[in-house]
Amino acid sequence: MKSYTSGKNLTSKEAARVLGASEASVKRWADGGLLPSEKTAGGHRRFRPEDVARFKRENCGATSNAPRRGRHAGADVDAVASSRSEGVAAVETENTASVEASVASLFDALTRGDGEETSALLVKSYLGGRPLAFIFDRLLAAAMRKIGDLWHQGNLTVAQEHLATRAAMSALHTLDKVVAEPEANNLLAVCCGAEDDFHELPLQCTELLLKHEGWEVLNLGPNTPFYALTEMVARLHPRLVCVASTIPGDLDRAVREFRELRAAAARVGGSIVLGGAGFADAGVRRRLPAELHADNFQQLHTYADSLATTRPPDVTPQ
Ligand code: B12
Repeated sequence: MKSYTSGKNLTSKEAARVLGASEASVKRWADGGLLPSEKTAGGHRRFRPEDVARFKRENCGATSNAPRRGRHAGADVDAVASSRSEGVAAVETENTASVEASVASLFDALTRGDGEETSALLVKSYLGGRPLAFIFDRLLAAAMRKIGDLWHQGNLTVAQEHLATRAAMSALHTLDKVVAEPEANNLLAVCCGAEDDFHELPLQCTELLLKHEGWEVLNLGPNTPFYALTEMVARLHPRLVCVASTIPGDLDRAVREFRELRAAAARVGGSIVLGGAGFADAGVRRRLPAELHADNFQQLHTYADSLATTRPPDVTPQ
């Protein structure tokens, strides 16, 4: 395991910024054992992003200078929610240079297959106020695109591409632990990757995004035929059905099976979202009609949010 003093762990100043507290408070909490830290050879404290995130959640510390104990769980959610909405405002004004710098660091960590560094970068971005959709669309996808381009040019091996994906998957798992638990919206989403498509990251991003917006998510994994998804939709009555496709598959077969899926979704009041480059072509979209054809996760976020705040459509009795 990597030490606290390496890579992208937070300094006292950065931890203080994330926690909305003074540097002196952060040092006091660290010295009192409330906030895990380690010291560098030079005696400076370093904090793991995960520990700072946990501390923030558990102590509602966005505005407080003293850790609270025995707080009401709801208050915690509110504090995190308000700091997230500030984050959304902040990223809108974020300059291109800082986004490019983040993509460059991420690309570097991914090409080395360094899962810990990739995790630290994503977690740091999140704690710095960037919403999940932004992290997926503007950072992770951009860095992976560079990796795909290098592979395409013959400058990166398939093995390196696999390692980069593993590093990204492990970073998404870490991010999952760090992101605040939302209030459940009591809605079910079923998601999967299209048949013959083995790209896992978009699917993992879909699951994470919806889960952290309060959805219960059932992820059927990549390479799921429409007919198998149709069975699940008929059985579980999800409000949202998301399919990810990165490379175009057998369109004629998809069209045949998709009719059944669409009918099943309509019967149970489910909306269908088809996302990714494999569904981007206008002809494909015409033949596979859906409530939303998403080009990115920001669109999914907006759409899922609108579903969660509107009444489900009247469902045809079976
Ligand atoms: C990692 C990777 C792989 C890995 C996948 C490992 C794994 N376990 O997941 C491996 C090595 C297995 C692989 C295999 C192949 N790959 Co590949 N792969 C990639 C790579 C580098 C990254 C894809 C990724 O995960 N991106 C991260 C996600 C988050 O970003 P994104 O895909 O760009 O998605 C964005 C939007 O499209 C949208 N989105 C995507 N899906 C969804 C879903 C929903 C619901 C929503 C709302 C939004 C959404 O939001 C994202 C963020 O904005 C891309 C490069 C690239 N340009 O994308 C090539 C790439 C996609 N692969 C490519 C190819 C050709 C292949 C292979 C055919 C190669 C081969 N000859 O074997 C196989 C196909 C395997 C298969 N049947 O699926 C090409 C596709 C070209 C094309 N237009 O068809 C690309 C573009 C590489 C290139 N530059 O040529 N690949």
